[in-house]
Amino acid sequence: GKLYINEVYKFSVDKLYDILFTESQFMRDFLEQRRFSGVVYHPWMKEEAGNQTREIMYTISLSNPLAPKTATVTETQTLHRASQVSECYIIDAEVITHDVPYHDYFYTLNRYMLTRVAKNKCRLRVSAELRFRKHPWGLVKGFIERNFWSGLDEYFRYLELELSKVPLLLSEHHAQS
Ligand code: YK8
Repeated sequence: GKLYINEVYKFSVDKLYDILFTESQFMRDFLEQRRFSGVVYHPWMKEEAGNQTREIMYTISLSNPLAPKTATVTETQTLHRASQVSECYIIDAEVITHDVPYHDYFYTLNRYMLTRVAKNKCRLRVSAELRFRKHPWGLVKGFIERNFWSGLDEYFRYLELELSKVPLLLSEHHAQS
């Protein structure tokens, strides 16, 4: 895996969760700027183990000359049962990009860890893993890896940039402990 974000923000962990995992204005703007379209959120469902999962579907625009202009994506998010409101949230996101070359060989596993640092301070850690479903031969493997990491690098660089612009709420600022 690769650690993409490890940052502290000056707002509560619950606010960070709202920003990233509800249909927030931040997420709407972010996905639009990244040219994601047709976003469909399915509701969170309780699993037997106590985790909650949901599926999100969308279409992404690609600029890779080797890939089609658009691809559909299925993202399955699991909110781990160890998560606790106002303390920590652990979300695994399994991302399957359909329609791209070799799409049946790989998928992405992203892990988001949101933890409380203080009342109005939290930490976000995001790591990503490339997982193989089928064993590609060397040349194909290298090809997938190069295209995979460059696409992810760009996405998380941009997410980190946008998150750093989230304004502090005045009320939260005053309540700072
Ligand atoms: C999620 C990983 C690979 C894929 C892409 C594949 C090209 C393959 C080309 C051939 C386009 C939002 C990515 C980046 C699309 C976007 C995916 C996102 C960013 C020639 C091999 C979508 C997180 C995420 C996970 C995986 C990303 C894909 O929340 O390069």
